[in-house]
Amino acid sequence: MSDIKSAIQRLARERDALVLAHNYQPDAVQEIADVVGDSLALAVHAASTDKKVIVLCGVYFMAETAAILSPQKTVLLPRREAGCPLADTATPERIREMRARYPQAPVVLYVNSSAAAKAESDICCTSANALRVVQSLPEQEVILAPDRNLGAYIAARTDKTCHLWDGCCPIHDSVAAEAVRKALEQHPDAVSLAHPECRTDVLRQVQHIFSTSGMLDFVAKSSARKFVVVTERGILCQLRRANPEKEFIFPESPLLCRNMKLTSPEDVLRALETMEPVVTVPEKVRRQAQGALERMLAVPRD
Ligand code: CIZ
Repeated sequence: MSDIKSAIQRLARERDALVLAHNYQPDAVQEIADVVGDSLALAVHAASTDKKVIVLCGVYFMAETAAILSPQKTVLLPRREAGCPLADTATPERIREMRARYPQAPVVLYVNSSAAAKAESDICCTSANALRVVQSLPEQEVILAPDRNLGAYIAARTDKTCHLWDGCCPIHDSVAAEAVRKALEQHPDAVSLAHPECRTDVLRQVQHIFSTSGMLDFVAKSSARKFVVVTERGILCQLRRANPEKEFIFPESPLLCRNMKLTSPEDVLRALETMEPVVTVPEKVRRQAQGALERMLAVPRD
């Protein structure tokens, strides 16, 4: 085991801390983490662990989600400046404006959003459960925010009227349909998977559309040997770890999130040493945001 990994583990034991890393984190961070997963799995782990400290290796909204669900725990985000341009588009003011325009439609908010935005929403969703969340609502009209591509993906699969927001993940949105077409042409024997944050012209070309957790489940169960994968490249670490005999091809596209790649194992060690930066959410906002998250968690799974 590397020196830094053993130093992190020793200090984590002393601090009574659990280190969580998102599927898009650098490989070196995924390797030192106790748990690796998508934002929802990480928040659920944070809430269910009896550890007192959570080190969230990801971006700001993920640490906020952990703080919303685990108010009694200390949540550390090793790089406080790790943000999310998609989350930044969904301001509470803009959500109130959307609601005023469509007062009959509940706001279904992607978890890739700030605590303040979650506090303005009716229910949250992830890319793994968005369709299920929308179908669970009694209303015939919904506001889907803030990712227009995930929104369009859901709108095409429900008979409800969907009012879409005009935000996007710049990483997934920048994947060109032509790059995906080329990858599929060069690897006709591969099974193709894309994330629903990609544009419709990309999604139309692939066989399966999944969140990161959905991709990992699917590949583990599939008898196929080769996959074209269209999502942030950090997923490769978990795909290879669980499926060393399988081959993964990415289209020619950067597919690298700068914010996700900010954190290093050294940052994790420093966060445990200094017990900073701590992420907190004001109590009133926290309680309202918790309501939206808990309504999502109460939606029955398939
Ligand atoms: O919800 C997440 O964790 C993100 C950002 C992507 C995914 O599909 O897991």
